[in-house]
Amino acid sequence: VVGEAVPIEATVFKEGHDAVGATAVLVSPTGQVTRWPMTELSRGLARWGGSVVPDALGEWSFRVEGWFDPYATWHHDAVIKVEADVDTDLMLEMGARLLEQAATALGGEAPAKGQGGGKHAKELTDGPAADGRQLLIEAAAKMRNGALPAAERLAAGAGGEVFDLMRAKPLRLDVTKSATYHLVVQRERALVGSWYEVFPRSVGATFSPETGWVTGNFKTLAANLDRIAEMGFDVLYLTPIHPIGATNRKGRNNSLNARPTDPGSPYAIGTAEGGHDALHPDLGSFDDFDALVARSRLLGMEVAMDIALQCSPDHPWVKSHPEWFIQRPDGSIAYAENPPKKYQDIYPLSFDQDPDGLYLEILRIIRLWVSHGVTIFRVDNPHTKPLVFWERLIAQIAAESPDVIFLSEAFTRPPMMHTLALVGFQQSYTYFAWRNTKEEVCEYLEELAGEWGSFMRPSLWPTTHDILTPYMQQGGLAAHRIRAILAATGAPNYGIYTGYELVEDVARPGAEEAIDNEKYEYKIRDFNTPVAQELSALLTLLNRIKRQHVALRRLRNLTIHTTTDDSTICFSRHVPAEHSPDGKADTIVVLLNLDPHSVREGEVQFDLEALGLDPDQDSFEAYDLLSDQAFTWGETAFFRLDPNGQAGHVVHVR
Ligand code: Z3D
Repeated sequence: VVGEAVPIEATVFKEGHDAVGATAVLVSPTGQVTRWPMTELSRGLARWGGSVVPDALGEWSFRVEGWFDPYATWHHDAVIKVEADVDTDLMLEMGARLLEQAATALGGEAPAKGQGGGKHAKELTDGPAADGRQLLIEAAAKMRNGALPAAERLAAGAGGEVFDLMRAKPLRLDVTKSATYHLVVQRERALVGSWYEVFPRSVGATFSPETGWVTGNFKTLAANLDRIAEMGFDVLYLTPIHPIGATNRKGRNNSLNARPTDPGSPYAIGTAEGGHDALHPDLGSFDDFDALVARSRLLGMEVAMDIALQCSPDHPWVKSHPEWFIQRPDGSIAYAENPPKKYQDIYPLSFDQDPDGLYLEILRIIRLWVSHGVTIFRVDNPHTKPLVFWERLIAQIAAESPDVIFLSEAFTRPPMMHTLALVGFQQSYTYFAWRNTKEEVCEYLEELAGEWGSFMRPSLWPTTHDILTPYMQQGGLAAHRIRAILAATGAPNYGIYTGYELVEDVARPGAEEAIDNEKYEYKIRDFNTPVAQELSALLTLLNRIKRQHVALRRLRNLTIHTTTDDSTICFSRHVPAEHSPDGKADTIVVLLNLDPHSVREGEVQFDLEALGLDPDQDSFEAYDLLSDQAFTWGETAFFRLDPNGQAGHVVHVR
């Protein structure tokens, strides 16, 4: 995303024993070229690395240049030889010539030869390039000055400012270049965000024995947005808002026999009144929807809507476009599945008979919602639709509405999840919810931040309306504290499903999802309980910390640190000053007890360099942003973490 440091690595070598160097070359969408230094990561493996920071949206590209470094080659030999007094004059003359060559390569204004020290001459020679040239030319002269001791002549060319300058602006010979690679740069929200998920019909719903259930709607949701916005969420995610079919409607707890009063699963899209381009009549009109989007924006939240490409048997397409479904020999259509889950209330779409017709209709639908202010789509089970379809759709929308973001809800084989990211999905759900032990969490965070991070932006959800893991079922309030902290800091994007604040942790027997699931009924929630207030306050604090610390708004800046306890993890995120929007380095350390059942204590051993500190430094100030406490930590620190009190620290390194 704009302003994000993008790590680039390359393998660079040449024949013989000469020193080589590498430079990353970044090309902007308008063709502007900038060069970024790379350093040798591993001498034995000839591996080089560096970062580039694109500063605008669009299609960038990059390549790597490998080159012969005559100065480093000379430096290596000269230090040894002059010390041993072998070929001293020869080595110093070679060095002097190199510095002169480097001075010419620096460019800048012509040197003010023979013009004395007048004002005009000063103007001509001003500027960093000219200063550098002056420095190198003077050094070359000193190296040739036989009246000085050899060590002093060598130091003039091999040390101090000259050495630094030759490192910063190396003389690059025999430059060769790699292939050119694409770099797609998107807006920050594609990487960074805090999502809050609701079922619009539940927010503001009421029940009384006399009236029965009265649905919530866009108006009651709009009237209830302040609580969510005050917690600092920046994306309001709505489960589907379209008409819900009656045929094979599901009832409470996934029952196949709905009662007449059951509202049905909002994922069973479509009735005679309309499909994916229509609003559920209970929820309100397009004007009400527009007002909800406007209110949400006013409160600082974008609206994300669900795109579930499937149909209730009552959906208009079933009649108008039978070619978008697969008919079995008896004329029936098989219901949809995502094994082991069965969706008896919906038909899957088939993209094979009329790919263009279906594509154009879905494009029309996406454009419709974009025209109503929707900027983010959470795409339901995208792995059950063709990759070429997504590639085409997302590219088209990106070309006309570059702000639009698609989140992939594909819980499937990693190659499919990765490929969905590669064909255009800006974000992806992850296996975060099922990674619970120290080993699992550390390994997964490293995978997400590592190589995967160059093409897949993860979103971490401790629970969803479909997911309530055994860990969350058994860990109670403590588990909810722990996983909120981990989700909010483990990646730049995370999401909370409403009710999390209330520790809704009872599962339907035999299923890893909440009992009395909101998918099949209305839910009224009272957030004025002590538990809800505590968790809301924690979420508020985490969202605020994320806003204030660029270190938590980046993905690939992760380092795991060693701890002695087998349930306590420690990781840091560091952004150096040169990659930070305000020019200040930022470092956050997260130290977290993952065991919701017991107090853990032990010692953490820091990789101080990864924290941006001097490895010889004895101590640093660790300011815990969760408890507003300052600690003095060193290369090691003691911790004691109580899941029923202070389960973890989110520390700002000062
Ligand atoms: C998930 C969806 C819900 C219910 C099912 C019901 C179905 C269709 C699922 C299909 C995909 C996605 C959604 N993971 O909630 O399933 O759980 O019982 O048959 O109505 O909707 O869209 O998050």
